[in-house]
Amino acid sequence: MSSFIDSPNGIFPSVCSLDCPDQCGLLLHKKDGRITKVEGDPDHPVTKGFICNKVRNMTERIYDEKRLKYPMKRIGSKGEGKFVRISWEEAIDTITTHWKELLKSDGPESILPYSFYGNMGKLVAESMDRRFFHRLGASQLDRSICNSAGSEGYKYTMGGSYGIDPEETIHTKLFIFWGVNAVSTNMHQATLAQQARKQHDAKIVVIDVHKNKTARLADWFIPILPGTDTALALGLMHVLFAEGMVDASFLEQFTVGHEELREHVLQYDPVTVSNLTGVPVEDIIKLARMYGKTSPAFIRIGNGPQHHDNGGMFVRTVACLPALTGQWLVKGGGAIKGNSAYLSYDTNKLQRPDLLKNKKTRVVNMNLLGEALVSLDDPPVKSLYVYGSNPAVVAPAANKVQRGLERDDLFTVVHDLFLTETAKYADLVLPATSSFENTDFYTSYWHHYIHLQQPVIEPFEESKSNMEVFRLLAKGMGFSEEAFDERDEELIAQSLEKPMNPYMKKINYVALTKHQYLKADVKFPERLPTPSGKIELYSEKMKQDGYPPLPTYVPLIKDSDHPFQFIAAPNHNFLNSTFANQKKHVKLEKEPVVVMNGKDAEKLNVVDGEQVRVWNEQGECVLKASVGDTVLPGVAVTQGLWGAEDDTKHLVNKLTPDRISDMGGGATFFSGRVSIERL
Ligand SMILES: Nc1nc2c(c(=O)[nH]1)N[C@H]1C(S)=C(S)[C@@H](COP(=O)(O)OP(=O)(O)OC[C@H]3O[C@@H](n4cnc5c(=O)[nH]c(N)nc54)[C@H](O)[C@@H]3O)O[C@H]1N2
Ligand SMILES: Nc1nc2c(c(=O)[nH]1)N[C@H]1C(S)=C(S)[C@@H](COP(=O)(O)OP(=O)(O)OC[C@H]3O[C@@H](n4cnc5c(=O)[nH]c(N)nc54)[C@H](O)[C@@H]3O)O[C@H]1N2
Ligand code: SF4
Ligand SMILES: [Mo]
Repeated sequence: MSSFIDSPNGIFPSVCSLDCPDQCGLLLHKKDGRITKVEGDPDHPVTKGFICNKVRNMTERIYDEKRLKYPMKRIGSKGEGKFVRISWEEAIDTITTHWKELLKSDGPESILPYSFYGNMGKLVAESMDRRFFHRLGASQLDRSICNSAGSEGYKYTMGGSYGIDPEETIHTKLFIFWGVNAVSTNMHQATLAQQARKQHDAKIVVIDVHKNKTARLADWFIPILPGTDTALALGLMHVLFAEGMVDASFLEQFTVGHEELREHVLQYDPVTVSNLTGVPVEDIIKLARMYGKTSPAFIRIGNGPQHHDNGGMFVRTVACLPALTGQWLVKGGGAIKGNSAYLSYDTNKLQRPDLLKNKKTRVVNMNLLGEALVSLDDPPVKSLYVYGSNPAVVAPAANKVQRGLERDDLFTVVHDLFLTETAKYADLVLPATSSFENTDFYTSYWHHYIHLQQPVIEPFEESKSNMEVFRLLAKGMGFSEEAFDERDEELIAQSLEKPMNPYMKKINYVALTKHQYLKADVKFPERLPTPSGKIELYSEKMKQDGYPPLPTYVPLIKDSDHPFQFIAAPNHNFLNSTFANQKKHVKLEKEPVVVMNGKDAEKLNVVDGEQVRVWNEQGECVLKASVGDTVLPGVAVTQGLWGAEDDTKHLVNKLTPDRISDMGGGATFFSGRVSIERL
């Protein structure tokens, strides 16, 4: 079989590698060995040829002049961004020599890997790297920055990441987008909702703290005060029980604890809930009736409300709603928080935890990177190896992270496609290939397809994939295990070989080379992996783990008297900090704003369009005020993880707390408070 790389011209199948639920099928147009156009694959059953603007402009990024071409070492001070070219031999030798010394002086746990899903490929993101750091005995990283609070909450109710097939939502009659800006962050779910609206008058409801792009296309936008969604969900339950809109036979057959829940939600009457949430009493009742009487009704559970102190409990709670009305049995009814359980594969084959040899190495929560770097725990982190992530911009408490990265005794290596804000603090930077240059496989956390990526273009200049770099590092460290010689294709084959997952029985590497993408044979599980096998409205496990066993509203931690709850969410044209360094994407996004209510602006004498100082004890940002009625009073929303190429005035994470959420070690990006004043 000739590889795609060998053909200089043609159109080749691919998949979007970004951390986005849609995981679009792509077609790469290639001319004279270069990709000239990235478009959606019209044959892809879910994404159907439509892709976002970000990735339609991907060639800008792949062939950007600023892309890293070769390894470099730092010659200026940390953060200054002055580097000179070195060879790969020198780079690998410098790193491994340094690490061998650290193994002797401070032990392997003084080395900390830091990575996330800048590329969702299962190989580049979580295989050879894990093998390497397991063998090294390095500190482990708890990768909890994204959805871990919500995933844990969902698991208490549902046992795992089981939702419905999004393709079935074409039948849905009521869509509730709850804290998800789907138009920007899950565009094909928004498209499906609009199609259902066109075909059978489906209604779209958005519950959010901000009238975002998704709220603008909704039939009904319900603004809510940040961090109070659990109370709203409990209020809906109150009305559903009180007005007899629950499905008694479903509750009896498939849930535990519905009698306890019925009693428990008596306290969450509409008046009480309205006072907590800012949602009018009549709207609470109207929404409950709409939800109780429309079938199929579908809830898309977003990431927004789970980036709060009480985020795990919110997801645990909202996940109970479809059970109350029996919607899980209706085609197009139910919910999606995530769907990764259907596409699970043998991660041990990829990651080889056996190489740890049962050592219990320290685990560092990635949300506490700043703390880990400045606190000098025992043993202190003496070396940081960053790949597939840009913590100087994306991690909370950015000023603390920066202080850590500035430490002269910290040996930092960054492997990326660009000289990111984080890379500027590195001692060594290494150039990474893009996903179009790699072999890999991808599983969506929303739809039910698994994709193969075969390399379409040669590696850019001297760049190497994460896989290759960890193989070189293993060699440099003198690790002789076969695990470090295995080829990419072998790893894919191994991880799909003997699926414990019943939905993936027909999917293996060979099948993928023939079809590029395949759908798992999914059926909503009859017995859920909760302790009872049923949907747990009451959870004994939660009680054992120190949580209330029934869904319970716990207010946000009020960490200061600053008047605004500060919500620093993602934007439309970037993907986290990716694309924030691309001219085209920045131009589309214009400039970062902070959205505030007219009443607040009036009190502060702030007029629409002027620059304001947004600050708290941690630091300050300068943003353009956008004044109106798209947020409730007391709420300030900004969108986009703007980079800090020239200046850090837009770096919103300087203001976000590094408290840990109620579950899963999750981040609390949206639970911080700020003051705003005229500049
Ligand atoms: N264009 C684009 N797409 C992306 C990303 C991106 O950066 N840009 N990032 C990707 C990643 S990694 C992820 S995790 C997903 C995230 O995508 P989503 O699941 O959409 O999550 P967020 O965008 O973080 O937040 C969603 C909404 O929650 C709202 N929100 C904040 N606090 C609350 C609250 O207390 N209650 C309610 N009801 N709403 C609240 C915010 O205003 C926001 O509109 O998107 C992925 N897709
Ligand atoms: N204030 C605030 N902060 C947030 C969020 C928020 O909503 N608000 N969202 C949070 C969430 S949900 C997430 S998921 C995180 C995401 O945070 P990150 O995972 O750090 O995401 P990106 O900023 O996209 O950075 C990914 C980096 O990986 C690089 N990269 C891409 N492919 C490869 C590869 O194959 N190899 C290597 N070595 N590098 C590669 C890219 O060039 C880019 O620099 O941000 C979190 N931070
Ligand atoms: S970022 Fe999301 S919507 Fe855009 S191409 Fe990738 S998977 Fe599709
Ligand atoms: Mo995320």
